[in-house]
Amino acid sequence: MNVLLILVLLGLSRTATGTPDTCESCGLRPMADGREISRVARSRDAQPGAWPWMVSVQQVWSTGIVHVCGGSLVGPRWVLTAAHCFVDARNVPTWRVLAGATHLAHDRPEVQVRFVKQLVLHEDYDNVSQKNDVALVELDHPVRCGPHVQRACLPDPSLPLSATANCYVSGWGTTSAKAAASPLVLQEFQVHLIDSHTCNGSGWHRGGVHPHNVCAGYPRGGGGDTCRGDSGGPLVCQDGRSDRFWLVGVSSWGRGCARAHRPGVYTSTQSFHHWILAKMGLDSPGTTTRSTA
Ligand code: 4AZ
Repeated sequence: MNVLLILVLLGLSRTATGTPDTCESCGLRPMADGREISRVARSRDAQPGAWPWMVSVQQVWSTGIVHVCGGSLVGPRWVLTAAHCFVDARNVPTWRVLAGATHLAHDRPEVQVRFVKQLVLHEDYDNVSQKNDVALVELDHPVRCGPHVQRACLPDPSLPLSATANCYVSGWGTTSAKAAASPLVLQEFQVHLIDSHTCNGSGWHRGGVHPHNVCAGYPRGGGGDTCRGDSGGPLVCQDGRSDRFWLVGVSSWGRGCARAHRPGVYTSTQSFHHWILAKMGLDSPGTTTRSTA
């Protein structure tokens, strides 16, 4: 193939997924197009680029770098995560974000490291009840979107969750409550949305679930669930009519991991849609991420 033809083909593939550098499109998985996603409940290693909005939120110490929480790219310079990730440590220069990674210890060309310009914790975050467990991290420089790095789509409150299909969670958290170490390879698993009334009932989370939470997992336990280190990471659901993924939840809390009647509890991104856009400076009238998705 001659060089000109390659350049033309590259140009065409760029327009198909939007302009990569500006992160125009959202919720797409260019590396996974046409590939079956795991339907199994148990977690498994994700393929490179499988969840391109997934980031590792890390802290840099003199003794090394530690993965603290997951997060999701919602714009070229914004990561959505959980407020409780920063409760004991708001020292901004110690934090960094890894985008485009699958294996945390592999230094690959698609991996982009950014430092933190600003941490924006929800003003009404309550560290006892875990109400309003949401935070935005502003990066020092925007990420470059491409096959391994994409932003997730933020649904506005009008998206009916019943119109979404398969939901997935990804993260570098431990694969069980007893596991001593976290996996280095990103894990993925499918979950089911669980009605809040059921999730909050006696024998379940007994009133601990707030109106701004979403529950997801397996009622009988045993299936995929978030665990230590998954906090802040994405719960995404596929649009029933397109291949796009909506960022429906931010991993917040649970009781143990994968226990019966104790599904993972997530902060609903729909409930905080306005807060998120306002903090990113995108709250001008008519700007909804859903309509521009
Ligand atoms: C955590 O520590 C964590 N299964 C998140 C969610 C759950 C447990 C632990 C719920 O990041």
